Amino acid sequence: MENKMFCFQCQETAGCKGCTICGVCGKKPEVAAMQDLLVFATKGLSAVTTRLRAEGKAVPAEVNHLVTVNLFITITNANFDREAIVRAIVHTLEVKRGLLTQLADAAALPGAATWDAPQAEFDAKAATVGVLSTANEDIRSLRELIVYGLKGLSAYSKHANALLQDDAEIDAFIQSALAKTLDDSLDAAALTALALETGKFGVQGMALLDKANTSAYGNPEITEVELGVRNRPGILISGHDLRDLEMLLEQSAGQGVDIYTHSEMLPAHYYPAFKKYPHFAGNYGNAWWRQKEEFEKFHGPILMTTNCVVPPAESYKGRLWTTGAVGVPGCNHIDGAYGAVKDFSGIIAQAKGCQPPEQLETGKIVGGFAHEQVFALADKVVAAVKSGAIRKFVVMAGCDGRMKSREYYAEFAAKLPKDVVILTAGCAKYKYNKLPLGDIGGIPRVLDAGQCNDSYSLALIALKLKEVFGLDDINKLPIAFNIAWYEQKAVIVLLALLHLGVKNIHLGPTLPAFLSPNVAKVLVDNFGIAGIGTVDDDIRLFFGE
Ligand code: FSO
Ligand code: SF4
Repeated sequence: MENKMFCFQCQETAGCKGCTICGVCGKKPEVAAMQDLLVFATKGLSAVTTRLRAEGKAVPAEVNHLVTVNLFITITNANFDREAIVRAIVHTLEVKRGLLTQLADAAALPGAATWDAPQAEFDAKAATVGVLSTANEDIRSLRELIVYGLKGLSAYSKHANALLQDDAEIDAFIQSALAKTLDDSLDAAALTALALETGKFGVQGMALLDKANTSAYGNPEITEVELGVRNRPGILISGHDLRDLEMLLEQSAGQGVDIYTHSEMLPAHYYPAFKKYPHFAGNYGNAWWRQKEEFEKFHGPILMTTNCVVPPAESYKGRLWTTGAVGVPGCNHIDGAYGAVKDFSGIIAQAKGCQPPEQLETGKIVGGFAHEQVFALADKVVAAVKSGAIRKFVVMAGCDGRMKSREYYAEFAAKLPKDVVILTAGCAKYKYNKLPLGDIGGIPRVLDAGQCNDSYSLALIALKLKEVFGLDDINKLPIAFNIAWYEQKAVIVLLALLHLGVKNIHLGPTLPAFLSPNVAKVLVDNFGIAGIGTVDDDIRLFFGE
């Protein structure tokens, strides 16, 4: 049967090969087509900006922001709104037209850079520019590995930009790398080097976001987060954008409503700046994939600041609001320029007429173990390692997802030897952060650094331990890596870890479908990347028991 679409960018791709009829995520072929075209148009724009820079001309920050938002729109579970994606393509073409007039030399630009067309031709063009338009499977695999890494990097850059922090070097890299994925003269070796360079900028991007978050909101600190609910109406905020949360907290203060975090917004509670809001009530629910059932029970409005959004049921669609790169047809969308204050009054007004949330669970969870907090505990941690009370750490960062095979991670956490501590970041933690894993001499056995981008903290912690123990190689530390991946932010985290020299990362529940056998072999041979086995086998492999 002929493909209606082709997408294999996330872990849940159909049959671990590719979604060809409709996305497992709910992405329809007509949306997939416009996402493909938006990536193509953004590559074309990037080829033009890269040429402008080569000519010594400045590229405005708005253009950099356009590139990163465009890529963010195409990340898994971010935007299902075809019309919004079409508007992004039209705008990108307009901007590109203006920039092309500034080029002294427009000769030999790639076809994507000079492509322009009215909207009526978008579908026909989209059918020719998707992933499968690169015939050689290894070149295709490497190009997609790079593009997915750049999507993740763009998401993190966008959050930093929202806090008015830019790094022009990162933007120039994103654009030149996008342009290189159009270049047929680059062979597998050149593209492999580019993928690793993407990891270098991944570290820089996460550092930028870390600086943006901590300079705006302080350093995360150990915090107990309430899981229960209060008796007033609530607003649930999901995704990763802390600036959106700040604006919502400000505007809803004293309005008789409470604000709850969901999924990747949980770590917001760890920042000192958000503790001053008495109506910042707690965390509601679990990882993204359980939202249908949980949003139903929340009763109040839900604001999705980023992925992961699941196409909503009719019953709560009217309560689902989107902002930033997120889009769901039929849901309210709130726009806002960089640096501008978004108007969340509609959400707050809706909340006031809603019932309070139905309680899902009670109790508290503890988090806030980002780099500064762990450094503050360094003496205790080092003493516990030296005494043997802590035998090993295992990094179990990454994402959660709906596949049954992910139960592996809950079982793995539960069966870990009692002298092993989990270092985590990202929504993967929901597989085990409510298990009674206890502590080792007051150090919790699950140390949550924050969102997936806070994997940067885990890297800093590892580098600090390397220094304290006087080791010459990060791989000599008593740290194992058993990472769960789902979407493209996990790809940039992986490339960043490879850049930092981390070897023998286990990646699951399945290896990416976009890695061709040859590309997978390069990663296995050079970096010891491996999949997962059974829980018992892997416990034996990592901890020898
Ligand atoms: Fe999860 Fe979704 Fe953070 Fe991702 S909520 S899956 S890697 O968007 O970004 O960990
Ligand atoms: Fe399939 Fe994942 Fe692509 Fe959605 S994002 S269409 S689930 S591969």
